[in-house]
Amino acid sequence: MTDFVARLHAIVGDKGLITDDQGKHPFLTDWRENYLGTALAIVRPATTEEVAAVVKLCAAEKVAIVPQGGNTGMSGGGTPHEEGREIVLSLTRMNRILEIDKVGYTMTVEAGVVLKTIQEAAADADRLFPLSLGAEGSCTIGGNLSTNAGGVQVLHYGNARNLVLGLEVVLPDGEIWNGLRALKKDNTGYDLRDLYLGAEGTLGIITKAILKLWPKPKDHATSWSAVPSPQAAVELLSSAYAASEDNVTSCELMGRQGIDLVLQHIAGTSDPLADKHDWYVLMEWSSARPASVGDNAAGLRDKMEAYLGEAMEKGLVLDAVIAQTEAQSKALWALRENHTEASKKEGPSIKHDISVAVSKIPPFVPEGLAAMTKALPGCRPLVFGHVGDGNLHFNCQAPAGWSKPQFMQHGDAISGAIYDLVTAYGGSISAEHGIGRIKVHELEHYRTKIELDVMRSLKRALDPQNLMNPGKVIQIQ
Ligand code: FAD
Ligand code: 2HG
Ligand code: ZN
Repeated sequence: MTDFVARLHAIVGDKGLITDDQGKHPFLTDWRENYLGTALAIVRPATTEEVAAVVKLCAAEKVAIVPQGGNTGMSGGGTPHEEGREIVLSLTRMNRILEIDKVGYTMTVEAGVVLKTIQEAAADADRLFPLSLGAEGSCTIGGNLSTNAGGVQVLHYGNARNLVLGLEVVLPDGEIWNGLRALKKDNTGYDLRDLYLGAEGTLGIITKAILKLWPKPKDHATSWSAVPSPQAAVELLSSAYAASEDNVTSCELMGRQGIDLVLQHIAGTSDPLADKHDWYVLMEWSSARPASVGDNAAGLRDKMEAYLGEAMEKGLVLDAVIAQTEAQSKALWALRENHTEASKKEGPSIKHDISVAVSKIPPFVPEGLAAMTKALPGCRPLVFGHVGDGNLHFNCQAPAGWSKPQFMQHGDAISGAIYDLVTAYGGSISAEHGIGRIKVHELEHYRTKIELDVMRSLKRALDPQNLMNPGKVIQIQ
């Protein structure tokens, strides 16, 4: 054991330290298996004070720190580099729910609590924590806040940034900033909290958070509609807000290619409609007001049925089913949530987590598809995502049977074509997955000098030794 590792051990003990190669391996590679790094040790503190002591030691020894939660990130932000002196600081032992304030609609948690645990604790208290995404069974709230995660309910509740009131953060010098304030209004100078949300661990380590809660929905309706085009999907959503009395909580678009991959690779899934169609919309309406109460006798399912009936008459919907039970709703959601897993099983792919204004989706989609197939004829576009907030996963699956190295030779041409188009549309090259390691060069290319200068100034001021997740998000020359 080196002296440095022995000093880490003195802080976190046996349970908080992993130094053997086999034990370290899962923390050194990312979910997509794009990267495999090295680390002096995996450090797993149990308290904020232990995190602070580890950070102080690293600052003194000039060892860089890669914070990590559930390690489900899509951009390589939580993976250490192949070379260099780094530790992985995993927050997963800090997994306690500290308080639920039912009256104030808040929950105070440690950073390593798994998202699903938070959702369940909220539901047990008759409340809702609305962040919801495919990795919810293993991602942590610290990772969600650090990536400003999106997911499937952003159009109604906002992204992770909108779901948090207060934070506790260990700063790069090991000082603890206690910003655990449960305040909805607080205009006392610069908003420090917002700096750390979406910073991907480059400015400090989030150790605790006060989250916002909402009333638990008591009435739900889930529909699966075949639509003729993305244009129809956007129109369907546009009038659904009023038809649902502002209760649209999800609106997801999927192309047929993704459905075929899910049906092929994910056991237990089945096509809900008799015929195949090019595009599908999964819509969820939910309300805290129970059906059959007062003038809400019809309930959301009846309202949705009437709405989809009208949409069919207008040609916006070609065929549709509405879930009659929770199990049917879950089966429809499984078709959507398994796109990422099915794509991984199918083989190499390139992800483009883009956003444009919702009204620009209809022209963007066909232009983007043409640009992708022009960049690599024979590639398989895989388009799906959160159309309700303008965020599509405009992904590209390799031609069948291609190896990753063969496919990646075309990566820059494909991604460049999509990102140039997104930029021409005034959109974003990373809507929800962050920059991490995978898009550092793209950020430099597509953001203005002014923006990059301000980001670098912030990074230099807050992390002068560049030890907090270096080389991620923004390069410091
Ligand atoms: P990690 O992967 O461990 O880390 C992510 C980044 O945050 C890294 O840069 C890391 O250094 C930093 N970090 C982690 N914890 C802390 C901390 N406590 N303090 C400071 N920095 C920290 N994302 C979406 O936005 N929407 C989706 O719909 C979505 N769906 C997904 C579906 C699947 C199947 C998978 C595998 C991933 C999906 N993701 C999605 C991506 C991912 O789940 C999210 O980015 C998630 O928020 C990451 O959380 P994590 O705990 O796994 O973080
Ligand atoms: C989702 O919306 C995730 O399912 C992952 O953000 C998207 O695999 C992807 O590109
Ligand atoms: Zn997504």
